[in-house]
Amino acid sequence: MADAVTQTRDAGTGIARYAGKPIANCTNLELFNALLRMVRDAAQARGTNQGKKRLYYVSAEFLIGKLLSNNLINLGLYEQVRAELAAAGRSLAELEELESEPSLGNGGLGRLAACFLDSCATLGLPADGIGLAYHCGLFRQSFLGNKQCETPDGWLTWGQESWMRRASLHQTVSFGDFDVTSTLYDIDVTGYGSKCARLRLFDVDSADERLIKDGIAFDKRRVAQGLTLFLYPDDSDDEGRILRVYQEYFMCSNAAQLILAECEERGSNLRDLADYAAVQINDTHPSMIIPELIRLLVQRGIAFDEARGIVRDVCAYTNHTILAEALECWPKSFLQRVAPQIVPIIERLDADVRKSCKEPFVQIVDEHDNVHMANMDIHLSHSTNGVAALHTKILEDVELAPFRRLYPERFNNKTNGITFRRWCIACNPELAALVDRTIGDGWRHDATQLERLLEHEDDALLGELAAIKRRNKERFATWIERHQGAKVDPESVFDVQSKRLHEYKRQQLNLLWAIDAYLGIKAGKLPRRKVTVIFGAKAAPAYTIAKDVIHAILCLSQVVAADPVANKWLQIVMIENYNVTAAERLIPAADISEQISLASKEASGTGNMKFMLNGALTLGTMDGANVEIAGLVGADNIFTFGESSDEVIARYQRGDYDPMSYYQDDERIKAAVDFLLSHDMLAAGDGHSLDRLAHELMCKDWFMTFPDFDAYLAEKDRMLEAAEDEATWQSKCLVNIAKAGFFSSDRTIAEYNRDIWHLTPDAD
Ligand code: NBG
Repeated sequence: MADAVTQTRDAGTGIARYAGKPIANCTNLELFNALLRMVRDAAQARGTNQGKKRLYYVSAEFLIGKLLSNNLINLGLYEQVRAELAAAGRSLAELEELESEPSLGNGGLGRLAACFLDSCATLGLPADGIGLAYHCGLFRQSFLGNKQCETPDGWLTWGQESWMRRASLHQTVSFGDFDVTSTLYDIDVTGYGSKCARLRLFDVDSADERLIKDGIAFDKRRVAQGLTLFLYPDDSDDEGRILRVYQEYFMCSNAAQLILAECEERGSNLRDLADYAAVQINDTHPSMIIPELIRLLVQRGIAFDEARGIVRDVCAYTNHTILAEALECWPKSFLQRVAPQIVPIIERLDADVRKSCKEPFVQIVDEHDNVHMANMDIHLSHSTNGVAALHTKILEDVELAPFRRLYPERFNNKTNGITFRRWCIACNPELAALVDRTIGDGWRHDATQLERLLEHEDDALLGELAAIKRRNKERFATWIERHQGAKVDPESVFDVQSKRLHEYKRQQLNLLWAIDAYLGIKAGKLPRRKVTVIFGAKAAPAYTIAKDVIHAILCLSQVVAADPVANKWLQIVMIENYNVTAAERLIPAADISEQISLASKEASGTGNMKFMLNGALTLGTMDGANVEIAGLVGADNIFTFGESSDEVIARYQRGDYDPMSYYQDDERIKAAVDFLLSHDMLAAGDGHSLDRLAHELMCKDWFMTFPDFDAYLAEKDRMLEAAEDEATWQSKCLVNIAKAGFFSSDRTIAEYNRDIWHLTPDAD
């Protein structure tokens, strides 16, 4: 690309050449398309990391975000392109607006997969992500009548300029009663100053978007047409659940066929497959790759027992949750219908386990003929890892303890990480530039160098940090007004909770805090400064209580906004259609990072790391990676509260938690919960939904909101008080930024490679 960007001014640099006319004469769309082609060529010119052994990271989700800026940064073209556009009176930021965000993921699990590919590319590791090209993604969220509505996220306009290149590969996947043909699309994943990795997405040729009728509803029995329309189609009925099994088998069979063909091409005789391939099974969605690989190896003449050993040496499994509901478990009859060819293999694997171990907990197939995917993963892989130290410890000591006794050497921890390219350099360029000026740019490749910031702490540096935060808040204010018409005050404290909507993450705890604060203001207890509580979250379409929480937040937002006194002190905003693009605006603007999951339930969290890196302080429970953040920054630089994971686990074991007694004994809890059914809330919303939520809290509260309520209120108050001492606050922010280096996904990936994959970096 170097020649393209150093061309003479008259002929234009690369951009004008790709556009076929001078920049000034182009529409924004023409410029965007030209840049896209130019970047694609530049990535191709860099080439893909090669090596005998290759990683195949198989995942149902890859939440990659927009790619233009990130690719320009990684290819070292960002500044040149920005300056060149600016010289012609054009703005790169405006072009970025045209790009639609690929809707290929849901939350942390998918974003982690994207960060990992960036780090693999950057570290020179030969690596491919393998997943599916969902036409309409997860869904697009809008708010109507204070409720979440779902519509297809048509991020893909087939035939138009796209990052996806159609590969020449076509494969057949055989289901029980029919076959389908798949097509492969590749997206180059640029590394920072290095060659590329690839994201390889399979689609089914028979997919038909016309099947979608009302919102995101479609006839789920039309498998061949519906297979790749959505990520996580509604699984509240058997048809939806079976469709997910079809999707998973489609992904796994395609991945397995591709892997074997590629490895053979690189010289493998398949018996030595482990020298050619490392397969990372990202949560349980790709688990069927195990029996599928065994099936294909046996088909190619390898004895079953040998094939089983080969697959075990190739595969490794990452667990991302301890919530039982997320550990997939499929009735054998579903598998029989979808992929009868792998059922005898699973039965044989199950029989093997039974021979050596009688314990019911570790069986692959249970007495009701349900197949436990995670159990199969653990038995048939050489590594099982959790994603933060506490999470791995809970897996080892509690949730998966019987497996740990069987295979102590297979368990390991890999604390999650984030790519600093996207989550600082791209989304917070002013902060990145300040860091460069202060300690040089070595941190861009070695994030631990951020610690050196601490040697430079003085009033000037803290003042600059404060000024950058202020400008980021102003930018966010401009963005959210354009995005959804909400006006927020950059002068206020930005108190942010953005993540999937789930009861264990406890958005409802934050909601109850906001109600309490509102009632306090009504009673004359004014905060020191206005607080803007910002939520970003999508609820799974079939998750009723999660949608009730969104409804209550939106109703409260309306009630507070309509109150002429309260609206001077408190504002509640929920970002519509929260996604990576919104996160990139929001996170650099945050003051408070809410990480308030019920201790023991959040495997890691990665938002917590992004906020920390961008100079927000954590208000959190000692859960997931929060524990490691606390260890790194020290007690003075984080705000923690709530019961410990040990206490919570003991409560579950005792089974004696009674939310009603908290409701009755604690006046503030009672007032906050009762307010859900107040006249004002009912006027703003739907009585059924609000009542269901209040009832759920009082009578069930499975994720124990009430026992942590008082401690949360007290710690948040302490934190809001601390926010008024600007210098001390910024000094805490500086410590958080300086200590964030540990959470670079480059570190995480280097550990995966050292302990699990053993790939050789491509040196040239
Ligand atoms: C999520 C966890 C997070 C974790 C990410 C990435 C799922 C199933 N799990 O705590 O909830 O940070 O995975 O590991 O989405």
